Amino acid sequence: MPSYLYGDISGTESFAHERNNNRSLVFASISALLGDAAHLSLPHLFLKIQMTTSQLFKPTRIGDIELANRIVMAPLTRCRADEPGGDVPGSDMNVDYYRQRSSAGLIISEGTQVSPTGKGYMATPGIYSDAQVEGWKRITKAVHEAGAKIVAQIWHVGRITHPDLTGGTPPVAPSAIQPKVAAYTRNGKVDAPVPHALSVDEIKEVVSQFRQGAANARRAGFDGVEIHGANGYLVDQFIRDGSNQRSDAYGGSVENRCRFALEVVDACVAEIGAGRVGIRLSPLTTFNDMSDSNPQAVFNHLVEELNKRGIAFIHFIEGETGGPRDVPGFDYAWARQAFKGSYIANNGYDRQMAIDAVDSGRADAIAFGRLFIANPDLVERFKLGAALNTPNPDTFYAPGPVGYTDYATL
Ligand code: 8OZ
Repeated sequence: MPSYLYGDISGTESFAHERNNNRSLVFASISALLGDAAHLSLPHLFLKIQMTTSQLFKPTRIGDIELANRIVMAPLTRCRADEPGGDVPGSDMNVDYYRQRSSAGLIISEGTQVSPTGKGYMATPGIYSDAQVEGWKRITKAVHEAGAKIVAQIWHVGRITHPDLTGGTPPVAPSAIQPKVAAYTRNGKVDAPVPHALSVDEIKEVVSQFRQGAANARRAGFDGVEIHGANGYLVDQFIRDGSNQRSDAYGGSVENRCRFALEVVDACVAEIGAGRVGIRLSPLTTFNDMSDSNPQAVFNHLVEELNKRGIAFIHFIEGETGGPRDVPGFDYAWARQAFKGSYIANNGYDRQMAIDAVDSGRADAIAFGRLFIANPDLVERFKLGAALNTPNPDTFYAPGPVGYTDYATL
């Protein structure tokens, strides 16, 4: 049993001594702490003590947002904004899906594109039209009624798309570098084409779309936004030099490559306040054909600049997205120390890793993706140390309720 538990139970340094000399006093204090749980078997007692003492299950505050616990539902693309037109959220099925997962302290919505050109997959929801805002309102209302908070992940896919998904507009990017990825359209699997390199005026236009996305998120009842700066989409394409070969103020130096990300952050902060803005980053992810010659240098600069802006949180995908965590090239512990807002950690965490990370101070909160797909009552299961359902990848992006709203609760 970790030593912090002794400290919390006894409240004195002489717990071991008391244990030897006055067992009944110890059991009395455990009983007082646990109420009717004192009759539990040892493994169950251990789980109950963890639930009672771990910070993971305790309320906290991220920026201006009060959370009931430190368990976060990660943003999860589910491709089920089916009706009408394939980018409007808020069907009964969508509402049920989010409501079911509202024991999370914080839900980060699936990526929601800030413009039609920012869309890269079928049936992902947007946040630029009135109909989309109305749809999101149904979701945020249900989540709030169930006791959770929810931020919108605002998203632009940049070059990771195809004109068949954007209403005919060519994909845009910092540079005209074709990614080695496929886009999935109604006509099947096609190569993402060479993107159009954004002009400076066009960059300003995209920044204002993010700003409008943040304003719309608040109008839709979201508690804030997470800017999608990860996984090889537009913000990340500017940050990393594998996709950014510009020679103007938005490319070249570390400072220049961070400029677009910081302009987006500044626009969102100006619109809704720093305490309601966060960003997701994945310094080492190669997904979506991404690379950088020196991730530590560029992400150090970015973290320092984000810190100056006082935003609510940084959400790090530690290691390779959905893959190994032990990838060299970026020091997350440094980022955790350097950034004074909240640090949300993600990627392959289980219950015990999450408890250890939060209780040791390595992270303020932990985001779970796949586990939340398959376990709508993940928080309850973690509290009890209960077995978990296994997610089925075949239904991650399939239309309809199967694999979406039909996972069993305890
Ligand atoms: C999986 C499938 C489609 C999109 C990301 C938004 O990687 C995504 C995504 C994930 O961040």
